[in-house]
Amino acid sequence: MSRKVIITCAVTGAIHTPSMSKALPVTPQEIADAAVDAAEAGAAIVHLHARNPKTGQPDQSPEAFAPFLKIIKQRTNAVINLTTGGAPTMTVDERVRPAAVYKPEVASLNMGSMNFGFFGMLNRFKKFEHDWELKHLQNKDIVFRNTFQDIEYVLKTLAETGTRFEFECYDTAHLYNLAYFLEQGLVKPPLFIQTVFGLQGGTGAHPEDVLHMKRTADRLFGDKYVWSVLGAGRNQLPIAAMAAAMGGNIRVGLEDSLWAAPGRMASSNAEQVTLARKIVEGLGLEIATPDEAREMLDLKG
Ligand code: KMH
Ligand code: ZN
Repeated sequence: MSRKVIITCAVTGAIHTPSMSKALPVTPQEIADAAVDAAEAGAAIVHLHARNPKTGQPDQSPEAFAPFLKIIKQRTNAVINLTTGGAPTMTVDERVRPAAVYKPEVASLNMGSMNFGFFGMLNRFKKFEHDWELKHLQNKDIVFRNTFQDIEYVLKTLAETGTRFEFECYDTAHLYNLAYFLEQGLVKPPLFIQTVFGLQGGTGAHPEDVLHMKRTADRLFGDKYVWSVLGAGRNQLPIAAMAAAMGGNIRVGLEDSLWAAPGRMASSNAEQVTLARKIVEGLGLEIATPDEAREMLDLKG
């Protein structure tokens, strides 16, 4: 039997803005449809943020998540993964609330603080429909704050919910932070580690970066982890291909990249899932169903 590869689709996020791409889902119906289409294209997990339906601004209030969660649960068997990252400008207390209310099978957990740069996007996209978009992109002093205390706060807030985590690691230091929490007994294997490449402020997207991250994770966690990768922007599919060939799982979606190919914007989240699926199947591997992903990650179901 061939190895199963989990595809996660992160459908909207909090970084890209509506003026950058008509394909970016913003309203609850658009977010729900994008998640359902991604699941039908082969995503086992959908990673979700909410937005204000009129302006597209990230909205971390639990009420903003309710309408699309209901539709996605009715129409798919996909694993629901809610963000606790929210947007880099939000407090950790605000960020954890949707996961605390809805107790999803998976929630993201960002494993360290970092600078967060949007400058590449500012050069590429020049026209913005809403005032908040330019301000958001021009903010040169964003620190995405995830201190030890913040991480512990998310872990403790969600401890009784049965929610497990997508540990987002943007550099090898974040793997060491995760090792510390494992040692403290605050997180339990199998650890679903989402290594992130090519974000301004995090590690790069060179094959050497991928190798170094993987080797470090292997040394720290051995067989106690499930490896997944996310390449930002143009790095999305090259990083996916590299990792799939090396035993990893893949995250795609318009949260992480608006592109389908060099110079061609993606028409939908499902298009990116289809491209990732082609890579997986082209390597002679199979995509994991949501239930297979539940088993691989020991989710509550
Ligand atoms: N935008 C991704 C690079 C989160 O939601 O916790 C990181 C992310 C953060 O997915
Ligand atoms: Zn996210």
